[in-house]
Order: sequence, then C-alpha cells, then structure tokens
Amino acid sequence: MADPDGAPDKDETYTDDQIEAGRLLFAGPVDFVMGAARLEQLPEADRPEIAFAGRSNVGKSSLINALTGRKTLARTSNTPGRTQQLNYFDLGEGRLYLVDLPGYGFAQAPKKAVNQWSRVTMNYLRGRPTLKRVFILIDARRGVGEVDKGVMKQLDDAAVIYQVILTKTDKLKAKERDTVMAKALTAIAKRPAAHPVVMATSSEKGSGVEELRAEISLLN
Ligand SMILES: Nc1nc2c(ncn2[C@@H]2O[C@H](COP(=O)(O)OP(=O)(O)OP(=O)(O)O)[C@@H](O)[C@H]2O)c(=O)[nH]1
Ligand SMILES: [Mg+2]
Repeated sequence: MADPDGAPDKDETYTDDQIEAGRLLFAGPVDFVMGAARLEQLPEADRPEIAFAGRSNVGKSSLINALTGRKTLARTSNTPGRTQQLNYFDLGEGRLYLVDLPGYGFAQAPKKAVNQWSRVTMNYLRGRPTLKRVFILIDARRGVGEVDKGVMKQLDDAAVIYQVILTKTDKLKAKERDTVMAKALTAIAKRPAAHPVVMATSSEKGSGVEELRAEISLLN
C-alpha cells in the first residue's frame, strides 16, 4: 500500500539495530579528503571504500549529501558533468571512504560514452583493491539504460560487486515506482557481479536514505 504522500513504504529489510548502526556511522564527522584526477593521486588504499557511479545528473552528489545530512558537502548542479574528479570523503574518522565519481553518458552516443567515460574512473573501479561495492545510481524515471548496462558488463568482467540504487523516486507515483523496481530487478537478474537487492531512494524526500546508511554500515 502506498502512503498518501507518495513516499515508499518503510523498508523492512533492516533490523532496528542495523538502522541505528547506519545512523551512528553517518552522525559522526564526514570530511572532504581530496579530488583525484589521476590514479596516482588516489589516497592510500588503507580502508574500505564505496563508490557512487551513474549517469551525469542522476543524483550521485545529492545522495552523498542526503546520506551525510550535509547539503553542500558534495557539489551538486543542474548542469550535467559537474563532478569531474574522483572525490573522496572520509566517514567515521577513518572507517571508510565514500567516493563521488564523475558521471557517464553525458551528451554522447551510448557506446562511445562508456568508452570515453573517463578512462581513469573505469580503471579505478576495476583495480581498486579496497573497493567494497559500487552503487550504480539509476534515475527512476529513466530506468536502466544501455550505458548503464555497458558499465555493469565491465564490472561483471572485473568481478567488482555493484548494487543498483534508484534515485529521484519522489518524481514517480507509487505504482510507477513498483514498475521501475521490477524492471531494474530483471535487468540485474542474470548479472554475476550484481548485488541482488535494488534500493529506492529520494535525496529530496529522504526516503530510502536510512536504509542505505544501514547497508553501508554493513559493508564496513
Ligand atoms: N526531485 C529530485 N531531484 C534530485 C534528487 N537528487 C538529485 N536531484 C537533482 O538532480 C540534479 C543533479 O544532481 P547531482 O547530485 O548534482 O547529480 P550528479 O549525479 O552528482 O551529477 P554529475 O556530478 O554531473 O554527474 C540536481 O538538480 C539535483 O537537485 C532527488 O532525489 N529528487
Ligand atoms: Mg556529482
């Protein structure tokens, strides 16, 4: 049953303790560490890290801000392509890194876009030993596109675990959200490196955010 305000029903997948662990993790300090344009500039791989990937404008930076409760930590914009480096944030004073990645697929043909999508970013995703999971953000209004599938394929080949996160679900009605969710689950069903759970979020309304915090705290 949908809530009258259109918010998704409470996700029952996490226990109260897990939700609390997620809350605590994100209640502490979060600091911008650095922006890396080249792999040599990355910080030492000395702790778990989680990366946020997805098309330009899908809401990666906004989701990091929603998770951390800091509106301007990661720079957001109406202009696709705002994030151009691998931006590192330290969470829980050394517990883990969150990495805000440049978007892919902006104003280019799908195949070409993946090929050109900052080689640095793809090399990072394939080769970072401490990378625990890649969140692949999908705009709930668009669903999983060809460019997303191209990235998933590369991660499958590299055996890097990724999880689909639907964004901007506040823009859809409950029924439409269910359809998008079902389609996303179908899109990942046979993919070897896909985490089998898809999460629905809205940075605007905050829905799904506490569940995502819980999921991240479980990865640490
Ligand atoms: N309605 C709604 N708008 C959102 C949501 N999340 C992000 N947006 C809007 O989407 C636009 C892009 O958000 P960003 O967070 O900058 O997207 P990004 O994926 O980091 O973009 P790049 O860095 O360019 O790849 C901004 O105008 C945000 O306000 C959401 O949950 N709901
Ligand atoms: Mg961004």
